[in-house]
Amino acid sequence: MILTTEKGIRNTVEEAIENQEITDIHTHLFSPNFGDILLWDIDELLTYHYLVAEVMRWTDMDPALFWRMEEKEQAELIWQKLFVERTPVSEAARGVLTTLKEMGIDPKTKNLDTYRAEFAGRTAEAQVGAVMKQANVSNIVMTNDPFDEQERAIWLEGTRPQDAFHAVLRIDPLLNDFQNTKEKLREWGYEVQDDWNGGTIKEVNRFLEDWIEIMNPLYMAVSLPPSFAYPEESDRGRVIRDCILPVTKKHNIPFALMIGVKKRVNPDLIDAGDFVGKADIRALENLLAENQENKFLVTMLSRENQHELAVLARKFRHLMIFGCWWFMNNPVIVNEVTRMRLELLNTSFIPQHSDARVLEQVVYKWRHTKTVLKDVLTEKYEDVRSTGWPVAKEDIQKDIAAMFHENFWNFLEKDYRK
Ligand code: RAT
Ligand code: ZN
Repeated sequence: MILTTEKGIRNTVEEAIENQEITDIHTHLFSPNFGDILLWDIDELLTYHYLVAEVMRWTDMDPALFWRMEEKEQAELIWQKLFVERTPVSEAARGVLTTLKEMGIDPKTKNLDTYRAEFAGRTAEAQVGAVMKQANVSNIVMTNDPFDEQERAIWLEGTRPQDAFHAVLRIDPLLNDFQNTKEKLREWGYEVQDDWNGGTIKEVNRFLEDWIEIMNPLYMAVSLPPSFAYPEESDRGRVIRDCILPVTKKHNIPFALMIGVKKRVNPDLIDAGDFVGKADIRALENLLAENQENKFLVTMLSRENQHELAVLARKFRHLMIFGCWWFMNNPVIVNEVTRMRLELLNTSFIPQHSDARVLEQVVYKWRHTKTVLKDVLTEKYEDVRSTGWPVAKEDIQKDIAAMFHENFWNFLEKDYRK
C-alpha cells in the first residue's frame, strides 16, 4: 500500500515499530534457569550503577560506606535522593518510571514500599515472559564470562540457556589483563608459558575452543580502552592476532569490539567509576583492512568517534555497527547518531541494544529508543515521499524488521530459531 500523506507515514512507522519483534543483541541478562545471577526487581533497578553514579553527586557519603550497606538500604538512599528529594529527569532515573508504567504499575506514589510489594508477588520466570512480551523482544543475547567464578560453575555443571537466550563469549581478562589471566589459565590446566610461542598460542586457543564448545556463542566480545591500538606488539595485540582472529574466523562468528571505556577513573565507585575517551579509529581500520574474512560487530562509547565509525562501515561490509552504548544511550544522542547512520548507511546497521543488567530495564531501554526512532524514521520516509517516490507500507515494515532483528541474524548467517 502506497502512503500518500505524512500522517500515513507516521502511523505506519509507529505501528511497524510497535509490531516488530526485536533481537536484543547485547545485554547482561541470563536465562532464568541460571538462577539468581539474573537480576530483577525494584531494588535491583534502583541500585543500577548508572544511578549509583548519580546519587553520589547528591551525598557526601564515603563510597566505601555505600558499598557496605545492604542492597535494600542502597536502594532507599537512591530513591530518597533521586526520586523523592528531586525530580527524576535523568535518562536512567526516568527509565525506572517508564519501566514501572509499562509494566502496569502506576508510578504515582513516592512510597518505595508500594513498588516493592508489587514485585514481591512475582517470579523471575514469569517476569521474563512479561518483560519480553511488553518490549516485544523475542531473543535476548547475554554476556557470558568464563572468568567469573559463579557463572563459570553454572556452565560447567551443564546448565544451558533456554531457547530465547543466546550466549556470547566475553573475554575482557584475556585481552586487558593477560599477565594475571595467564595464571588463571594455568590453574585450569592450560599450559600457557611466559613466552609468546607456538605452545602458548595453542593453549590459549584450546581455552577458547573449549568455551565455544560449552557456550555455543553467537559472537566473541570485549570492551576496550580508548588507547586500543592494532596491530601492536603487546599481549593484547598478540592474543588478537594469533588467537581471537583465527578462532572466530574458523567458527564464522563475529568478534565484537566495544571501544572507548576508561575503566575505574574513580575506583571507589566500582562499576559506576568508568569513564569515556575518544579512541583512535585507525586500530579498527587496520583490523578491518587486514582481516577481510573475519566479521566485526562494533560499538564505540565516545560521541566523537561516531561519525568516523559510520564512514568506516561504508568501506568495509564485514563491519556491523551496533547500538548506542552506555553513555551514548541518551535520547539526544540516539536521535543524532541514528539519523547520521541512516544518512550514511541506509538501514545496514543495528540501531540499538538494551545493555540491560536488570531484567526490567529491557522495557524502558526499548520504549525510549522506539520513541526516538519513530520521529527519526518518520522524517526520513517523509523526505523520500516528498520527492514523489512511492513509499509503501511494506517497505517501511521491511526496513524496521531489518534494523530490529534481521540485520543481526543475517550478519551471523544464522537462523535465530535454534
Ligand atoms: O553499560 C553498562 O552497564 C556497562 O557497565 C558495561 O557493562 C558495558 O555495557 C559492557 O558491556 O562492558
Ligand atoms: Zn554491556
